[in-house]
Amino acid sequence: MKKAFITGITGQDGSYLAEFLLEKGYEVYGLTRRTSTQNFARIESIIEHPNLHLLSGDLMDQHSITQALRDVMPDEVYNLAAQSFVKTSWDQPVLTGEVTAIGVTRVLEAVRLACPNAKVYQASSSEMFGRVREVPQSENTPFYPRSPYGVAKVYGHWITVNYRESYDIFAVSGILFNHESPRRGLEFVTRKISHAVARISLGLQDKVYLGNLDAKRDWGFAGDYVEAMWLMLQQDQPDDYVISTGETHSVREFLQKACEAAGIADWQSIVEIDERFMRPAEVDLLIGDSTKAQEKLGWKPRTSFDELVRKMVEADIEAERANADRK
Ligand code: NAP
Ligand code: F7E
Repeated sequence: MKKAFITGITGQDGSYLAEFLLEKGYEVYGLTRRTSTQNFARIESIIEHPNLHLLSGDLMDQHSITQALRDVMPDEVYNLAAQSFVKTSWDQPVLTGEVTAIGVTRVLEAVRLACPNAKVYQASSSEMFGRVREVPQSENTPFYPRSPYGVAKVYGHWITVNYRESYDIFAVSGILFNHESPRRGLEFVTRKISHAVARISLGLQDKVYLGNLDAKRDWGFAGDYVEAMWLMLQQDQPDDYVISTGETHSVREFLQKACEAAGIADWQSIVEIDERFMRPAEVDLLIGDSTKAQEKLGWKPRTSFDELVRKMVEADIEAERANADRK
């Protein structure tokens, strides 16, 4: 039975990846950090699974990662933990650098010392392209990050490449464009919209306050994207891949579709623009070219934009109804 070690298992991607790997018959080990209230909502459905094991550790703490890897001796390591909210990276740039950038070195050092034969996946991001040098963006597009988060991810990307080249570690960087789901954190724009629209359709709230409606993203479904992470580690040679849908849509379009899915006729009546949600710097036209992943990994996205929006809105309506019934 293969062993996989996941940092960030309590996050959106970590929870989908853990489910995916358990289904494939893996023994899954997840690193979780100590919090005053337990934060296992996204892994609730698998928490009792006999092949799921949680270990305590933090990307800020080298020893905890090294010790966890020594205890587990995994075949595959997925480094998904990060301070992942771009807006917060301007408020907490040092923490973002510590976790999202240096945290990657800590994981790689731990692998080098404890389990150098393990294959490593690093969660890189389309935010590295920022002020884009070309459209669409591929593995060969130069980086120009536009946020402390993007800068930290560029560091994480290059240190991964460096450990591959310096120590012959099988380390890959997956350059993933935005991917969303009903498990997305409420602060990200897609979930903020699906959640608000669901509540508005049920008469529980009146408005949603948003920033830049013209911002565009290449949005896919997280459940499709975790398969690409796994595929990257099943190859004979380590390499880096862009994972994306190749389509771009604006925040406005997302809102319109979400309103349609919830049966709200006039989307303009429910939205207010709020300066607080504008960013000091925006990225440009992010749209990914995942030809390499399609050709070499045989991966392609399965969920369309419309399906994604519908799935998120329906899940939020169901959850809000269940909440209301409990009260
Ligand atoms: P997420 O939902 O924000 O999850 C982040 C995870 O990291 C959580 O499990 C969190 O733990 C953990 N974490 C944060 N700080 C930590 C620390 N100091 N030590 C240990 N764990 C820590 O993010 P996601 O959307 O699943 O994304 C997964 C990864 O892919 C991230 O690295 C993100 O930057 C990257 N990425 C995401 C996207 C996307 O569109 N989703 C696109 C490209 C790249 P808690 O639950 O305790 O907070
Ligand atoms: O913003 C605009 C905002 O916060 C998307 C992370 O997973 O993907 C994610 O980062 C866009 C931005 O995601 C609001 O200005 C408008 O242009 O949902 P987001 P993100 O910044 O793209 C990348 C690939 C990652 O790697 C990150 O980890 O939406 N926007 N109004 C808003 N955004 C938010 N959050 N809230 C608003 O009210």
